Amino acid sequence: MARAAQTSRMLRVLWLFAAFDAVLLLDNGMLFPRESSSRELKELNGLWAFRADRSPNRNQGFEEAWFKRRLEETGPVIDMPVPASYNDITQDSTLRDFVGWVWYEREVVAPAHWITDEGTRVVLRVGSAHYYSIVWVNGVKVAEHEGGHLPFEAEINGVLHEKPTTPCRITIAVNNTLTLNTLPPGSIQYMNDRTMYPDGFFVQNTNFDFFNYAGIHRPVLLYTTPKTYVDDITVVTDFFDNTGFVRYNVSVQGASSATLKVTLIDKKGQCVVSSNTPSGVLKVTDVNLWWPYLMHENPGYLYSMEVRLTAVGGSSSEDVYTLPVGIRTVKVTSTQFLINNKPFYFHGVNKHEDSDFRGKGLDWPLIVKDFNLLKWLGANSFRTSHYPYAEEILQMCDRHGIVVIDECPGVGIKDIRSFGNASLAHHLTVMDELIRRDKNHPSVVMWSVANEPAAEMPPAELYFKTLIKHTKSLDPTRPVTFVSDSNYARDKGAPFVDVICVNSYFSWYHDPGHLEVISIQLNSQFDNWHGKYQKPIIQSEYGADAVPGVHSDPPMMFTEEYQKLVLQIYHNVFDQKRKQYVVGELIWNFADFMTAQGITRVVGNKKGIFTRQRQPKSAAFILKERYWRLANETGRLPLWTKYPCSL
Ligand code: BDP
Repeated sequence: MARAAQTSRMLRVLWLFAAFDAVLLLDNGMLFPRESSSRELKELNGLWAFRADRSPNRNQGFEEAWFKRRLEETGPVIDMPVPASYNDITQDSTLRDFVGWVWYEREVVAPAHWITDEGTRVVLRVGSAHYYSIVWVNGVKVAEHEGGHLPFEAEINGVLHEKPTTPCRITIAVNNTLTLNTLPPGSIQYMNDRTMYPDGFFVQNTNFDFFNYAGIHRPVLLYTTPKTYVDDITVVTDFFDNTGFVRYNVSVQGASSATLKVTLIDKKGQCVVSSNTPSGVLKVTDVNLWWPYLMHENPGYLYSMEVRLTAVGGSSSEDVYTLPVGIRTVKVTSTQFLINNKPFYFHGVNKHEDSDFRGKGLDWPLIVKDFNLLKWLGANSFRTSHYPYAEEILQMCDRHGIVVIDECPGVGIKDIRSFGNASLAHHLTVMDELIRRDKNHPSVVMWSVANEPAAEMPPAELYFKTLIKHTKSLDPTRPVTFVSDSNYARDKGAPFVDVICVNSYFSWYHDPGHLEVISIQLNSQFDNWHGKYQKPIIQSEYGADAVPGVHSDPPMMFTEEYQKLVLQIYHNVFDQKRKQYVVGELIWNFADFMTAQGITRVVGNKKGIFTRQRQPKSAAFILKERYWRLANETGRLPLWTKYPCSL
């Protein structure tokens, strides 16, 4: 018996080592900027000068090199808050619907010692800007980045003014144009019939159902590190009985040799275990595992992994970086999703980064409100539909035990030309960047590579096979999915995923108004998918629009009663199938959200169970009751949350 246990423990450690052979293909790390005894941080949030390039070819800014002088010297500028989408800030509909380059600028005075101290590295970091960005500091280009939802940064020591009192001018040009090879894809269509459209008229077409908000969406900041610094950390965790294992790897830049001390500290501030090698396995006795919300009395337990690096040689500089670490495992069988070897049932939501005025801009009051609503609802999980969310949101998930399906921006891939080599190459890069950023979050339990692509098209099979294989090679420790619509027969990607995620809108987009078809169609959906693939299934979207305050009995589409009934009928089927292989249900959507204008949308998508202002519709109470009941059945409620907080 003892020997068996020992062998099993050794196998686990070996597995942890094997998992680490996967190497990210990007050159450098993208650790979240944190202050420490060796690192300073200066946020550049607030008001920036802003100018949209309204020239017919949107190229005036480059032709006149607007980055070379103050933006206000190039023409009229307006105040623009950062972070925020620019679309809903003014009363100008042409700015709301603008397509092309917009220019942001602000000046900053860096602390003198950042410039005079030879040993300090100064980095400019943009949390995200949608979609394509070019960054200049004092007129010199320092960064260029494609992709609207992931961070990028540049070391800027070389372009800072030597005189510390001279402000440093940061110019960021951002373009929201989507093409067949961007993620998400889109296309520009010129309307050349002058009897119908004015000169130069064009539209941006997309195949996704949310407003293409643009601008600088997440914090911009300057931070420092010593010249020899911790560039990246990767952790993979496991446990056996009461012992946790944290396999870590620290990569260092700026010196060929350095000494390192890695210390794992518990919540009480006690050192649990330490090591002085750049990679290894830390053994944690009497481990506190990371558990999801409502599955344990102490969810979201995080250790702190302090990495202390000292450059060897002349300089005595030290770099300190502290990473939160949650110890947990994720596994999938043909019928179950296991967290820490216990069956986990996703009772959660799909979200959007979306709110009044800010669009997709990061907003702390909104984030905290949303987490309070998730907890009120008894939700234990969400999917980052349909793009990576801010790191600040994932950190909240880590701390509160909210489980995340982390989705890349592969949404609306419907045109066959978006399955070509250029699109695939970019999609692979986005997965590299996403996993580099999010690999250490215990809350992230699965990667989603796409939402409802045209998976029936001939090139889809090879495209998704390559994409999913690549994702698994980057991170062998987490399952991978892509989200399908309900038509299993035409799906070419499902054979490669670990968990089937299915969206369906019975009695809405099909058989509108016929609630009586839901049960039979949903049962068939589950039987078909599981029969064909023998994999666990998550109902990754279902729902109905409800315009708040609109009522009817008998229920009719778009009323609160209809939305409630759709949910209840789906729930009856889930209750049958969750005894077999259905491992989760995620409502579409947490809150109403903005979309492009169109005849099926009434100032946005109204499938939220909360309004866009985060007030509950009737359906929210149905879901709340259900989720707390599910939590009582499937989890272990924390003592302090035995009862829904509204009681
Ligand atoms: C699903 C899409 C989602 C839409 C939803 C809807 O995945 O992005 O918003 O339909 O139409 O198919 O409400």
